[in-house]
Amino acid sequence: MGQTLVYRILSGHLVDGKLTAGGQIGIRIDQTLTQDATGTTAFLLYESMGAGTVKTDLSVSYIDHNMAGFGPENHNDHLYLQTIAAKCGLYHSRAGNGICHQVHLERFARPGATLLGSDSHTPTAGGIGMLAIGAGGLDVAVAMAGGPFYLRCPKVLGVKLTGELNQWVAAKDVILKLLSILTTKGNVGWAVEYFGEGAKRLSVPQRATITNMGAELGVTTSIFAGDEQTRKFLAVRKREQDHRPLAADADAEYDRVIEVNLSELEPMAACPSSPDNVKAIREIAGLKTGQVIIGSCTNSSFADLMMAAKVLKGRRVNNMVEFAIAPGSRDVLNMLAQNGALADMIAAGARILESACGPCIGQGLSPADGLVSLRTFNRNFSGRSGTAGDKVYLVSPETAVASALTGQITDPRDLPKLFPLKYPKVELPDEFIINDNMIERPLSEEKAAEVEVLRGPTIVVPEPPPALPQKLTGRVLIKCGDKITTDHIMPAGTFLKLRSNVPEYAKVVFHCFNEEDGPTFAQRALELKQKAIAGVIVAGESYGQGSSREHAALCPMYLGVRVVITKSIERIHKANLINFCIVPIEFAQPADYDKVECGDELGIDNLLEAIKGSDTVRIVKADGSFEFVGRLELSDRDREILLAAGLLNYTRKKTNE
Ligand code: MIC
Ligand code: SF4
Repeated sequence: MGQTLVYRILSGHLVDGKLTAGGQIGIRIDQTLTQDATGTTAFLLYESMGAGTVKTDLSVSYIDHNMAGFGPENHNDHLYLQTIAAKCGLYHSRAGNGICHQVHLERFARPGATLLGSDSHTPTAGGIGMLAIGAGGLDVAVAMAGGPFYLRCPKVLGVKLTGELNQWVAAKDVILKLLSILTTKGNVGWAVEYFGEGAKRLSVPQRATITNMGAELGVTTSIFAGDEQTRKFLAVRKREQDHRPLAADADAEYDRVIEVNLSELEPMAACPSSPDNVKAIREIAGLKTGQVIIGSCTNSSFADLMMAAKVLKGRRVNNMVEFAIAPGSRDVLNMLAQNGALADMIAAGARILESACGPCIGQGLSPADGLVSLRTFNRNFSGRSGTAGDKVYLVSPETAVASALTGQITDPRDLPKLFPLKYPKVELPDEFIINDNMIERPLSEEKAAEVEVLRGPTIVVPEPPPALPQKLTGRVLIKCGDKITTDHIMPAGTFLKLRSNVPEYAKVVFHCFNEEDGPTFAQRALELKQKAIAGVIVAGESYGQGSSREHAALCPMYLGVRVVITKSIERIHKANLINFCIVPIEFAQPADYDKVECGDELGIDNLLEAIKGSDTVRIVKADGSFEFVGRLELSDRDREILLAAGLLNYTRKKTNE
């Protein structure tokens, strides 16, 4: 039986375990990326490991999320990240240079290598044939220190793409189609591999849009082959030497195969407020929109913005639409500036945002109350835009630009009927403007030794977790439903600047569920912590979707949460909980979820014993009225980490041994 591409790369990097789906494996990591919103904690934890110079082939620290600079926090973080990168032998991509995933794809990603990033959209680099995985910052810190990355060996879903995209139908519509089939739940433990004649026709930026939003499916990673498209993409960026042809064996056997005929796809949108609430544009066409934004790591490539510029040239966006663009990298922005496309967009009324995450992570451009906002982004979780009750639709750049012109959701295929224009074919230039002067290169050891690491006063070293007790007495602090995202647990937006200060940031845990006149989640949790009662979180299916932010574990841990009981839990968040010594438990009988209420006192008599050697744990209501069984789906290493009071302690222990 032939090998899939995922398994080919895994086997070349395997350092622990066997390549059997479901089993735990450890793999060598060639490259890492961190960004500023997850990076400060990652580096603070890295420093406390005392690891020194990074041991990977290449590690890059990016500044792209926390850029608004209201107050000193963001700039303090940037200076810390710049100086710690210089100290520890990393590349550092400065503020303004672009969104980590876009820049990484353009400048560093290479087929066949492994990449671990402290951002859930790290699989963007799968568009170039890289095995790229998102993780919590602490896992990335361990990888930078030369440790393997541990994961469940995935099952592989083959997506056979046939046919060819029609005019005005985009890569975004391919992944929205998949989200409509697979949804955002239930895909934990899978990797997606794209192949077929249709896949061959997609350019690397198109592929990257698709692998980027694999994060919304909740899969471990998504990947395309390394082929002629990859070679072309790299050659244009003067990196042809990084190319390596790479594909699955012709007789590779997949655990499941889905076929998607690109010729049959049509423009689609993810409607409020989940990336899998997908409808065809024709079903929602005519709905008035007041804001359109093209940008984010999903859809801000040169081709995306050139297409938009060509449609906008000589026209003006609808006078009731706020239209903005955020090119994915400074190189893309530079290209647009030099070939005149930027001027065309400015003339058409575009607001030009810097090359950064910006509105995608709630940093500005929150839509007006009740307004329909169309964005080419990858997430539309309720409130993520910064407006409570927002109505964000995720669409392709084609649908975005069509709707910006008309002021209503418009099928881009109708554009030639509405305006005298043809489908703008965008050819990739033979050469890309490359300006790396905002990327600082690793220093020599001598020079690195002289660097003074700057730690502003808003940067606070996180407290390590305490050890777990054998007999746990806890109280349910919150009971939430299905598909709770890490944005619900730890809001970004105006709170994003608190990422380097856990005691401050922890005050807004579950902010969106706090009642105006009652005590906050944080206040209730701290009150219990003082009484030595453990906080318990209860949730439904697919808990911890979305962002990789480990603060969704770190901050609850700081507040005294020790146990999370759910119907099911997403991969990255589960790993983060374990890393910060919160026990992830799943209801053995999902119906038991209905019997547990907020405020219930729960007890576990033999927690440590259960973690040591059992797949289940018995949980008892303190009044004796009810008991139920929780599943402990943990690898041996997970158990050791929990017993060692978290990954940092565990790593120290292992290093000493
Ligand atoms: C996101 O898209 O939610 C983020 C912001 O990029 C996160 C990382 C973070 O919360 O810092 C992600 O996707 O992992
Ligand atoms: Fe940035 Fe948005 Fe991409 Fe996250 S999804 S990395 S916030 S652009």
